[in-house]
Amino acid sequence: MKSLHHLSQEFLSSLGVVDWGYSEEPVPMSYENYRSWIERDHQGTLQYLADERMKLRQDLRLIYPSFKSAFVFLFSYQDTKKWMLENQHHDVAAYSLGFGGEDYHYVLRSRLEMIFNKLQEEFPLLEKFVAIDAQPVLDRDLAYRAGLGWFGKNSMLIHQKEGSYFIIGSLLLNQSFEIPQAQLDVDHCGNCIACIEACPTQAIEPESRTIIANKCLATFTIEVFKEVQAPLGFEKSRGEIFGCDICQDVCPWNRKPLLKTIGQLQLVEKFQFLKNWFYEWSKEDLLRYIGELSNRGLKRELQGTPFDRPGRIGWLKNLKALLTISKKNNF
Ligand code: B12
Ligand code: SF4
Ligand code: SF4
Repeated sequence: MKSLHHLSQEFLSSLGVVDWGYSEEPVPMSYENYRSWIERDHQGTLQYLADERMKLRQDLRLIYPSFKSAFVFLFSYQDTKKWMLENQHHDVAAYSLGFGGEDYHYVLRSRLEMIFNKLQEEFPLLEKFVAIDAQPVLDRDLAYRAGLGWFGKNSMLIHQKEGSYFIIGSLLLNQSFEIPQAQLDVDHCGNCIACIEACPTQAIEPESRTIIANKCLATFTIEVFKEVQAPLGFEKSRGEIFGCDICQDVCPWNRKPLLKTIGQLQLVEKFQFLKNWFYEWSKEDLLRYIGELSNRGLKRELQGTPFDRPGRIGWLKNLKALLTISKKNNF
């Protein structure tokens, strides 16, 4: 990892950063790919990707007019992933428990604020805009421009040394720095088709390296808040009830980084109960428990975690879908 005067490697590692990059380019290189994805209606139920915010993704200066540069950070959750693979736990996506069980939008925003404060000690006039997932920014494209990886056929941004189990968070800044422009990475997928073959719902469109959102189990289990049928092929899954890591778990570029990682699940005190929910209780018990809570009751329990998102109806849908296939599949 590179270091910049106030941003020592030690400091960044303590925040879970495995690499970072720098870019002064405000315009994404793949906007056209995104636009044609929307034209083909591949956003499905994710309508927020196709509304008036769509045009804001064309240029970082539309959301942050003072933009001069971006620092892009990769926050790893490899240790949680390794723990899950060692224990054959596939119920929930690794990112969801990878930051203490807390919603990464809050945790990583505050880590990005800490990084910014360090930079500001050196550059007092520095101002920022924090981009982490929810803002109209093509996060992967920005990380690509910062030289942090390439787009896999599974559409993940993959880093040659760190694989793809990380969250991308960026600081858009009002000053530029004397940092050489990044070298863009090239494709390293080659002839591999492991993710395409492993995706149970055939959600991957390899030619454009994008996902057909409505077929993806991450959409079904995280973003669909009402009773609907699981996408075709769900029965071939590993029993995912929140997010899906299948197309990353089979990727050869994730093998090496996992070898150097020690597997661990570290939940903050108030979210220790998630361990019971997902790994101690049966799915029938979890279904019964959630079923007996009110909408508000469930929200109270899950507030501050990523699991708050689907709501009670969404959770009942996920668990019922799983239970219809679990006997057959021996989960
Ligand atoms: C909507 C969304 C989803 C949707 C749709 C996913 C999708 N692939 O489009 C759903 C709910 C399915 C989803 C699932 C997941 N997501 Co999500 N999601 C997003 C979000 C909010 C927007 C993505 C988007 O704009 N999609 C539209 C498509 C068209 O754009 P894109 O995904 O960026 O894809 C680009 C590339 O394909 C590129 N491209 C393709 N070929 C080439 C070639 C070249 C040369 C270039 C330059 C570009 C290029 O063009 C596209 C347009 O820019 C981003 C955060 C953000 N603000 O960007 C997170 C984000 C993509 N998600 C993330 C994660 C972690 C996940 C999951 C792993 C969670 C899980 N375990 O369940 C899965 C992974 C599924 C998958 N294989 O993609 C991370 C990915 C980190 C990484 N290493 O890439 C992001 C970046 C959040 C973050 N800030 O870290 N997600
Ligand atoms: S996250 Fe799962 S369902 Fe979505 S594309 Fe990857 S393997 Fe397919
Ligand atoms: S599994 Fe193979 S094709 Fe898919 S992203 Fe990884 S290297 Fe690329």
